[in-house]
Amino acid sequence: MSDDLQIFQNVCPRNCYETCGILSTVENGKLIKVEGNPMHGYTQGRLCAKGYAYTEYVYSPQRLKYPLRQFPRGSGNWQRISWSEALEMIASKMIDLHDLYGSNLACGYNKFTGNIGILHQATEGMFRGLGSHTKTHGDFCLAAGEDGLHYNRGKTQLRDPEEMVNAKAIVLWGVNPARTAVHQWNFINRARDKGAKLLVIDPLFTPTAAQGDIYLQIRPGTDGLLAMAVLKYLQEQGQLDQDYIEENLHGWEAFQSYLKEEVSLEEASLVTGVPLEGIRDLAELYLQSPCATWVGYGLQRYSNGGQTVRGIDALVALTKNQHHEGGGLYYSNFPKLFPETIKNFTRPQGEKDIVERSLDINHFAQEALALKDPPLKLLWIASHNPLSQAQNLQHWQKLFKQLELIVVVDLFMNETTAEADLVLPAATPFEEYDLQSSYWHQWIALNQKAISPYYEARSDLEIARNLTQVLNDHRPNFSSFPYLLTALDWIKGELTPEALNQLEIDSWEDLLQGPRKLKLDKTTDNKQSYSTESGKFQLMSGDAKKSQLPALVRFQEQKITSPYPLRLLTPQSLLRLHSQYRVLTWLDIGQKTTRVELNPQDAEQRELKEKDHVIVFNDRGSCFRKVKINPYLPTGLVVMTQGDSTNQLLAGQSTDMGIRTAGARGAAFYDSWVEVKKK
Ligand SMILES: Nc1nc2c(c(=O)[nH]1)N[C@H]1C(S)=C(S)[C@@H](COP(=O)(O)OP(=O)(O)OC[C@H]3O[C@@H](n4cnc5c(=O)[nH]c(N)nc54)[C@H](O)[C@@H]3O)O[C@H]1N2
Ligand SMILES: Nc1nc2c(c(=O)[nH]1)N[C@H]1C(S)=C(S)[C@@H](COP(=O)(O)OP(=O)(O)OC[C@H]3O[C@@H](n4cnc5c(=O)[nH]c(N)nc54)[C@H](O)[C@@H]3O)O[C@H]1N2
Ligand code: SF4
Ligand SMILES: [Mo]
Repeated sequence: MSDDLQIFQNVCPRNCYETCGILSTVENGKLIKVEGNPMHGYTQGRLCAKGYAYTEYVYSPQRLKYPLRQFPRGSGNWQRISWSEALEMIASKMIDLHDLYGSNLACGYNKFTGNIGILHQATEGMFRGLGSHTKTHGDFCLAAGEDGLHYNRGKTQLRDPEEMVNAKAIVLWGVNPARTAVHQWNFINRARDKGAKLLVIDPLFTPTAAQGDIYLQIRPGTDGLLAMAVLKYLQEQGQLDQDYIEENLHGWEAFQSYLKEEVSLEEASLVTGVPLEGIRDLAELYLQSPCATWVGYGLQRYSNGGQTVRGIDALVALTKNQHHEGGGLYYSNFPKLFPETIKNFTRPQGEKDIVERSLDINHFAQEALALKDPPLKLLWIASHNPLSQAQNLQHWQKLFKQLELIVVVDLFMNETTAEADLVLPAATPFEEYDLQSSYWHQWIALNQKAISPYYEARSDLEIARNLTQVLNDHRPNFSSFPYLLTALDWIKGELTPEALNQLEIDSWEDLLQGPRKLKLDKTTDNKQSYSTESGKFQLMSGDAKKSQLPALVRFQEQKITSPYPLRLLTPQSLLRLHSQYRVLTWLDIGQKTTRVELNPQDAEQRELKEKDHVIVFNDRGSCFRKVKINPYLPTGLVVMTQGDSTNQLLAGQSTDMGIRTAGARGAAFYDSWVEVKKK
């Protein structure tokens, strides 16, 4: 290898199941190649197409090079400014607001998951350093299910996805790994090579569904009833082990009478759209222990999402599948290993009367508009493109009018930067150090700085350090964020003795040798011990009741009140990560974003043909699209890609659960209804 060719370890930091390990080749300071890191035991040397496109991403001519100021806001009149001008502008506004209101509460941030690296929590840390401030909490995707599992089990440390190879049957329930978790196929296919059957439950005939031995096309939001019907069938067949159930599950009596009295197989088949034969097929799989059930996020995007997850989880528990390696519930696995001091650092003694006003990410704009004493005046947006991806966009427009300074940190221009006063250019993962864990697999990896930042881009941590320094130069001790600490200082701090022990390494430098897998606590994992009030799996949860939710696991029917007839589904796309990667020519998805997919019958009723220009509308907004007739789509459903202008049609609904674990309910994105008519 020539002297000027170097290999670095990186990690793809997207909000994606996979968190892939990358090997980056750098020649004369330029990233020339990325490939999967074979030392990463889960991703095993592979990336997805988005990952392989990083060399285009890093050097895209569309990348932001310098801090930019837009005046007047929304005019498109951008002016390049220096970092010191930008930081001065922000610091002087923060200090003015502080002097006016007596605290930093008028300053707030809204951040989501553009980059989920631990050091990207520098944004939260920077605001923590200001003492009182306004912040964000909650989660769009998994809040409902996390709560559901909490009520059932008291914890969500579940199966390691690598164990799926040992399953004899695999049920993919509301998850589409052919698009959203491509490397899991390695484990699914290895199980299938040994004879495992694959069953997919989805209202859409997805590429994942196409791989199934059995596909059940379910009506949206009715999965809870399907789970109940399967249990009813198993009970009628005498296939549920009474002794086991009495010993390990709490609330059986009430649940059993619910099954007997309120669940009918024929009615369940009508409501779910799954034929009786499909209910029986599914039940048979649960008897082929170990049966693996992967509950995805698709079925949580409804007002009954949490209760649905409870119901499916009960099916898993009642059929004893989790006791066999490979069986049981696969959902998410957040490692609770790192102290995340960058956002939780200890504040100096003497700082008191601190108020943190926290707003729900799903209703951020409405809640921000309602704030008084003081109102929100400065908003910092990072790792989030709310004007494309959030709900309630009309409230966002209103909020932006009220704000005196909008700062967006991003790598590219998008719907949100278009409305900002200042845009600060962020670094790519190749230009900064970071530490990465996954919410799915169990591998931890170091992300190395492989190249110098592109033009004047800076990492979110660097920006936090720089702004803190400017603030403190103006007003000593204005912020307590430890701005002298470097990225490597923070990383060393995360690797506590306990973390080093769990990773079986001696120091952070050992991570330079490659990613490490967490030692799993096999004893608790295999026993699946429950940390609930009763110490058992709870079919009946007092905690849920206290939160004014149904105590009993059961099907929660959705009450549909919308006057619009078509339910709008807006799933994830293979070559995009939400609103990211749109500008890359290597990942061009052609006309897909301009389409609305309709079932032939729904199209005919509206006298619509393939490629007709239409308006998709409801009381919230309207979008122009072209018709794509999809014969595999059930009636009453339309499909559009998410983001761009689609999200203005969302109804802004919340899921039933989420408060317990995420502090707020999740987003019921798919409880949105529209009509389609010819333009
Ligand atoms: N390529 C790519 N990968 C991604 C992402 C991306 O944007 N692009 N996003 C990442 C993020 S942030 C997330 S949250 C995950 C989400 O990844 P997944 O967990 O796979 O969830 P979704 O893609 O939202 O939905 C999965 C499937 O659920 C189906 N579904 C919708 N409603 C229902 C229902 O009522 N019942 C059932 N049974 N199924 C239903 C949808 O049609 C979809 O096919 O993906 C991550 N991975
Ligand atoms: N209609 C509809 N809407 C949805 C969904 C749906 O199913 N349907 N799914 C939802 C889901 S599951 C999710 S998770 C959300 C995702 O919502 P967002 O988090 O907004 O999604 P992204 O578009 O991935 O990323 C946000 C921005 O972060 C920027 N970014 C990337 N890296 C960095 C960095 O290092 N620093 C900074 N400062 N910025 C960076 C990206 O360029 C991008 O502009 O969308 C939700 N929206
Ligand atoms: S987007 Fe997901 S699958 Fe693709 S490279 Fe990144 S982490 Fe891997
Ligand atoms: Mo998500």
